[in-house]
Amino acid sequence: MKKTCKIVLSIALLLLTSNTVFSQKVVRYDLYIKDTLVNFSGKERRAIAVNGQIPMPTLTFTEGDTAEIYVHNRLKEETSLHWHGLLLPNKEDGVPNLTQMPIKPNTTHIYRFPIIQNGTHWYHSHSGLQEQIGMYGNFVMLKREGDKTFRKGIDDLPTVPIVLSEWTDTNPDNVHRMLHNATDWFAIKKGTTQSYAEAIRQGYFKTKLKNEWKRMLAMDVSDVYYDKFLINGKNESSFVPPLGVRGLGNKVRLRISNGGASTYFWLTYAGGKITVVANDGNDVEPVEVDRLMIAVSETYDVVVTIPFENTAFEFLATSEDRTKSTSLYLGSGVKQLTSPLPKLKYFEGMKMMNGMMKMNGNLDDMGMQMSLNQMDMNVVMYPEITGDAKKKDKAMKDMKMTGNNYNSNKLSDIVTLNYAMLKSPTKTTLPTPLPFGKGQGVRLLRFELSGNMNRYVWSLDNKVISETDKILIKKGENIRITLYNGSMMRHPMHLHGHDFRLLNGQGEFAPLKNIVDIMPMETDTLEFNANVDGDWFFHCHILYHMMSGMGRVFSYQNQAPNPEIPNPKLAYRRLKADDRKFHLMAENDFATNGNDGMAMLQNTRWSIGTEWRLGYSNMMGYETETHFGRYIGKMQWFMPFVGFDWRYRKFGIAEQETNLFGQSNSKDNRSLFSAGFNLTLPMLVILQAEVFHNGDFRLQLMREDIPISKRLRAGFMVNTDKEYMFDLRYILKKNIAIRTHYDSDMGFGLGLTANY
Ligand SMILES: [Cu+2]
Repeated sequence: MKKTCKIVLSIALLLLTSNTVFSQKVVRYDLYIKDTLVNFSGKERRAIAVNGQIPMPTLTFTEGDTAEIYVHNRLKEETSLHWHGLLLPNKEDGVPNLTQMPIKPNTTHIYRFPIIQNGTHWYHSHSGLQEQIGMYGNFVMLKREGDKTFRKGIDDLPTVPIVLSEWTDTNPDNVHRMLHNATDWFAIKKGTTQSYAEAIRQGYFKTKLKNEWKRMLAMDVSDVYYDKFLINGKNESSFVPPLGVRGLGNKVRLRISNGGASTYFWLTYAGGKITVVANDGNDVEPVEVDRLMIAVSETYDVVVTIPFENTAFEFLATSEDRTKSTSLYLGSGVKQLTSPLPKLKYFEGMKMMNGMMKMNGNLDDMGMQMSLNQMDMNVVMYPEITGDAKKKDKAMKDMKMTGNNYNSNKLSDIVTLNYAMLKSPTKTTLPTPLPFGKGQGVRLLRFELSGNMNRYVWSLDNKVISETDKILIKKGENIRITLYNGSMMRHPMHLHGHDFRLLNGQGEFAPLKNIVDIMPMETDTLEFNANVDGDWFFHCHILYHMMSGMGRVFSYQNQAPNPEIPNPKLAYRRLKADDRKFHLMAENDFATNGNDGMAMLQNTRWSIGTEWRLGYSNMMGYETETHFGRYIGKMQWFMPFVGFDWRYRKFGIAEQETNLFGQSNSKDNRSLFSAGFNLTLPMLVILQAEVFHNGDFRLQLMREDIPISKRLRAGFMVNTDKEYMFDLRYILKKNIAIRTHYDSDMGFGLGLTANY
């Protein structure tokens, strides 16, 4: 895959079929999916290549063709391919355990469907986390000759297919596990820890306090640290336009897909304005902007001007968190760069989040009706727009005062694309619902995008896929969906098999899309005509959110059985298994005074965990506490549990102390069942209340991971058995820390902590 970016692998077969009067072109591709080793950042890692390359080859068709795609699975695991944004029969949609069974190792699966649309789309694996390690590619469908919608000066330009993506040296299963364990390792790598020391240095101590008072962790615009960002599989690449079109004033069309698993990209260009001509594969009226954000899994077609001979303009894609970027140079010769985006002002973002977050964990929109990315709340973090503090305060005040229809573009001269600016060149109104009368057959649905960062739970209406049934819809009816984002992160919501109209104020010319990115507190409405039978996935396209269960399935009533799913019940059970997975977390401190650790298995709601302490020498003894509980509520601040305590300490027994309630204190010799709860209090302090089966009570307060500085964490514990502990931990590496602590029973200790 090293230098084979432009391999063309199409084997096109022209067939005359006997049962139609028209000649029908069948375009066949053979895709060989294999394990490979890559080295994007100095470390050799496993990836998946298709036909030897990453990204997967660009597949090109013309509207009217029939696609025949042979997928040869040469992996040791199951796979699938989903044709993103395509209108096709349900059984060809490529969602394992929903529209087909997974493609088994060493088998070939054939996807065959008519191409009934045109535009820039893409395709990717829908199995596990394979998309993160190479399984994404462009899927381009050209307009047929004589198409009435053909646009001179746009559709006849030379085009450059572009797939954006990201690379992490961490195995994606481990990334997913670490996200569920609320790791701050990614923040350390990104330089976005927002510790107390950093807060004090930058004058935001009160902001940090208030943030923790409201039970929030450090804020960020993205979850995962990536080692590299890629355009067409490279961090830097170039495109030299064909001879005839070189020279300033000529234009090229970039067909851009965001194949990143979880990264939004800012797109900027050194050669002037960017003209947006299509979005999610559908034409829009050309609109000139200085920059745009492409959400995860969106596609944009843009037209840009190419440079003089001997010059190359930089097309820059910067991750939303602005940690890194990737460039494509258009032209050859002296590189003309575009200015890099300045670092985000994270504490300003934290301050904004503080303002939005109510004590109960719900967001407070302060009466603003936000939608369509028009008012980007993150603008307070953009130095290029809200520069100095004064201007930023004015911007915030303006936002609050004008409320409705506020537009971030009014804050500066920089024009940023938002959804309200997208207009279809043709009417997109839905047909009158078929089996119904006028004004009937419109189905209204509403979902709140929900979730919480601390436990990395992402859901709709606080329910994950496995906790819900398929949503039945009727063929012929129009479905109108209102989405409100009540979570603290943005989500690109994707509908399979249909284009929807995004109601954006353009009336009959509302743009057709299959992804809508919704920022926190925004409300958006979309609608589509239910016109193709099947079970269609509707989900957040951030890979780790989807795998956590953020989605639903729309299922057409009375549809014929899907021949690809021989056992629907089994398939559905497997589909649900994805978000039910348990994630392991473990830690052990090898210290001078003993051994101190814990192991925990957790999923969306359930938690089973054990803590242990083994004392050495004169503190000889052991204790273990095991709790099995269930997290309750959207914010999951409350966890009732049952448990078992088992401890023995030789030297303590004689003392016969009492606890703070005057009851017998069995802290040195106990073998008891218990019931109780954990409650997360302001400042992220956990109150644990427990009653043992002999009637003794115990209350305990604890806090872990107080971010003192970038790598220094503090913690404490104190309880009514008159036990206490405090510790300091310096994080050396992803899995290693130096720790010092003082424990009322075990004394002072210094050690190395290993965590998984
Ligand atoms: Cu999401």
